[in-house]
Amino acid sequence: MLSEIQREKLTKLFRIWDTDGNGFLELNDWDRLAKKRAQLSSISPDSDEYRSLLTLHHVIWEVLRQNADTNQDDRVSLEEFQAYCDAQYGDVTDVRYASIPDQLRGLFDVLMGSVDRDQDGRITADDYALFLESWGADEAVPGAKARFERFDRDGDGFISVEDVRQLVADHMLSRDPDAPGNVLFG
Ligand SMILES: [Ca+2]
Ligand SMILES: [Ca+2]
Ligand SMILES: [Ca+2]
Repeated sequence: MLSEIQREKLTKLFRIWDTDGNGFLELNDWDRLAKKRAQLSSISPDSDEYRSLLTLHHVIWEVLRQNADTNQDDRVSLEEFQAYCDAQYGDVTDVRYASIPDQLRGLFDVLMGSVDRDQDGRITADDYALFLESWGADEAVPGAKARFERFDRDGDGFISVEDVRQLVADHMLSRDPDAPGNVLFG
């Protein structure tokens, strides 16, 4: 079963994705997330880049809709979301990215692929801050630089995609209140 700490982290993530704060994840939340990201990245709404960004967000939503929307009302409540995550990894104790079940790992791979804007396998503090902002994680933006410095263990100004994966693993799987990835999304 998920620990209390894990549930708190999931609740925070849910509130970020629930862009209109109506207590449910729905298709239009993902439209808004894609749109905001496009605006912040100066991607024109009639470009191919925008269409693929929108598709990416819809893919994530479809995974959630098909697997987490237990009562099939085309929206995912916090309760449904937590039950889904509990079923997916509630009994996983090995805190490594490879231990995240395929379905969720696939989802995060898609998401994280868009963080590394120049696709060189390294993520800067600006990439990270933009990602949070485009996610509407506004409360997480002011502390982004300080958190990034903690994530960037060798202090070279970059974190690798591998490092980000470990942070995601921390966020999902770790029951340790001090795991660095706990604050990945604020
Ligand atoms: Ca919503
Ligand atoms: Ca539902
Ligand atoms: Ca990069």
